[in-house]
Amino acid sequence: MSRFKLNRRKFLTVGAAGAAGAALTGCDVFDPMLRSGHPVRDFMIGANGLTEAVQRTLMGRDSMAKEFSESEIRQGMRPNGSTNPNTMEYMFLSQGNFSLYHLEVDGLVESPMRFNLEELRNMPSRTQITRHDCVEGWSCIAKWTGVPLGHILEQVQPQANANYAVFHCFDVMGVGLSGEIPYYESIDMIDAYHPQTILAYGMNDAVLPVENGAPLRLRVERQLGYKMAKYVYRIELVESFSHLHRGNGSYWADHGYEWYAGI
Ligand SMILES: Nc1nc2c(c(=O)[nH]1)N[C@H]1C(S)=C(S)[C@@H](COP(=O)(O)O)O[C@H]1N2
Ligand SMILES: [Mo]
Repeated sequence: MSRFKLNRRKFLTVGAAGAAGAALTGCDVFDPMLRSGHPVRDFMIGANGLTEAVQRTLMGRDSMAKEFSESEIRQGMRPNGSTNPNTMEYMFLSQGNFSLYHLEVDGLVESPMRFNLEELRNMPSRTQITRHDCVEGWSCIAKWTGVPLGHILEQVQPQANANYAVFHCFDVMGVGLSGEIPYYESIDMIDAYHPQTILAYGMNDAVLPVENGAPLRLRVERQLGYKMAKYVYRIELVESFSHLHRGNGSYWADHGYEWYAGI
C-alpha cells in the first residue's frame, strides 16, 4: 500500500514539474509533454495497467474515499478546465436556468430513459464532503449533493455486455480533422455502482454553479479530477469505447493521461 502511494506521488510530481513556471489554469499545461514518444507520456501510459491492477487488489472494489466534516470544507471549489461552455445548446439551456435540460441514458440498456432536473432532484440523494485532487497538483474539499449513478442504472437496466458508462459533455475542447472534439469520460461498472459515485446537482449547499459543471456533473471519488465530467448531457452504456473519438475512453486519455486515474 505505502509503496504504491509512493509511486502515485512520483506520478503527481512528474505532473507538477511539467506545470512549473506555467500558471495552474488548466490541464492543458501538460500538452507539450504528451506528444507521442515523449518519455513522460510513455511512462504514464506504461504505468496505467499496473496502477489499475495494483489498486483493485489493494483497495478492493468497495473501498470508500475519505469523507470530511463541514469545518474542513476549503474554499469554494476552484473551477478548472471548461468553466462556461459556449456551445449554442448549452448557452440556450443555461439562459433558461436549465428548465429544458434533460439527461439521456441510453446505449446497452433495456429501457433508455431521459430525466429532467426536477426528476433527478426528486430521486434518492446522497451528500458527501470529499477532496478533489487535480493531476496538476492542487486539491479542494467541497460538499457534493446528487443522485447515486447506481440508482439511475437500476432504472434503465444495463444489458449483460455493458462494461462502461460513458459521460458525454456539452463543452467542446477544440476542433480536429473529424470535427468538434467534445469533453467526455468513462468509468467501469465497478465505479458506476460505487455508493460514492453520484451525479451532482448541488455543491456546498447551493445549486451547482456553471463553472463547476451545471446542471449536472459526475463525482467518482476514488479517481483524479479529470474523471469528474462536468456538463453531462448523456450517459451511454457501451461494451467498449474503442469506437469513440480517439478510442481511449476519455478526452484526457486521448491526450496521453491514464484512463484509470485512481488515487
Ligand atoms: N466537461 C468537462 N469536465 C471536466 C473538465 C472540463 O474541462 N470539461 N475538467 C476536468 C478537470 S481537469 C478537473 S480538475 C475538474 C475541475 O472541476 P471544478 O471546475 O469543479 O473544479 O473537472 C474535470 N471535468
Ligand atoms: Mo484536473
